[in-house]
Amino acid sequence: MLRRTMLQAAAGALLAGQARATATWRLATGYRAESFHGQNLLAWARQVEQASGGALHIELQANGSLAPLAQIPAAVREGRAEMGEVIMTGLAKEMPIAGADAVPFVTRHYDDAQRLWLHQRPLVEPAFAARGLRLLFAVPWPPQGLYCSKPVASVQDLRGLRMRTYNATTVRIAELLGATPVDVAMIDVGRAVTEGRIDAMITSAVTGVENRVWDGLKFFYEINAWFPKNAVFADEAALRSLPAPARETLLASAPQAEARGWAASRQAARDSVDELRRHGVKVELPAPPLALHLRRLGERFALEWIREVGPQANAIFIPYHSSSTS
Ligand code: PCA
Repeated sequence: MLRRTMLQAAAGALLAGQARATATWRLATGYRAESFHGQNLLAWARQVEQASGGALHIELQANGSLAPLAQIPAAVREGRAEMGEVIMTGLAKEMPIAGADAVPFVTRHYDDAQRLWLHQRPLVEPAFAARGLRLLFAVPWPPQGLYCSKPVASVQDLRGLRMRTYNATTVRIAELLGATPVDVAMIDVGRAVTEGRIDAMITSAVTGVENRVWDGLKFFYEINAWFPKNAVFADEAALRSLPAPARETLLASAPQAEARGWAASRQAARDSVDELRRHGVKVELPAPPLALHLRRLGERFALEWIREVGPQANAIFIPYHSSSTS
């Protein structure tokens, strides 16, 4: 009897010990769990859970369920989640350097985007750190193209159209195009199209596919304007409070999650353009007058951005352009 009680007590202590060793971290995102970003986060969570021997469990809070996209950094700082995922250009107001990947026509393909990230990362990391956040990794959306409900031959065709935007940088781009910005969260785009609230938008092919926009937006111009990245970050204080082995596992797995995410993005870029075509969307390159005009607007946007960022813009763009092979 005594022996049994002792054994029970020992088992109880062991279980209690395990329970203490398991941390559950909330990862808040404004995007869907089914999207390639969400799937990458879930794969990362599984990897961390396994590699930490169950010591760190990551729970994805998708669809803005914990906080709307724009409020996620604040939610993490306030301890409502330990980690968050945001679109980095959405931070450009408070962290101008984070807006480098929404300067149009700087990156033409994934290799460019990767090079830009190489030079942007060392500048963005301290900006996160200054806010008590640790940047873990970043994954790009496929290239941003122009959707429209009608054919677009020149920028004049966009004048006065209601253009869906997703943050301050896209609002400025809509203004430069002479369109009327209409703010719509990514997860609400499908509804906005069905309800006829938008005539045009600049986003990726994959976002058009996920929101099944083909009944309203039947034209997609592959302008490859920029590759915005989602950044995944943790609260620095929460990181410090993790037992060292779990913390090291988490940090060591971040570059792998980043590499998997970039590969998934490339794949999603290819698949989703095919999917748009299959649903009858006309996928085209922009006509030369449109392309030329867009480039000019891109230059104007770049000048405004450089003025806002100051010398740090050189710290990205000089090495970026000097390492270009084409
Ligand atoms: N999709 C997201 C951000 C960029 C993208 O391709 C959106 O449209 O909100």
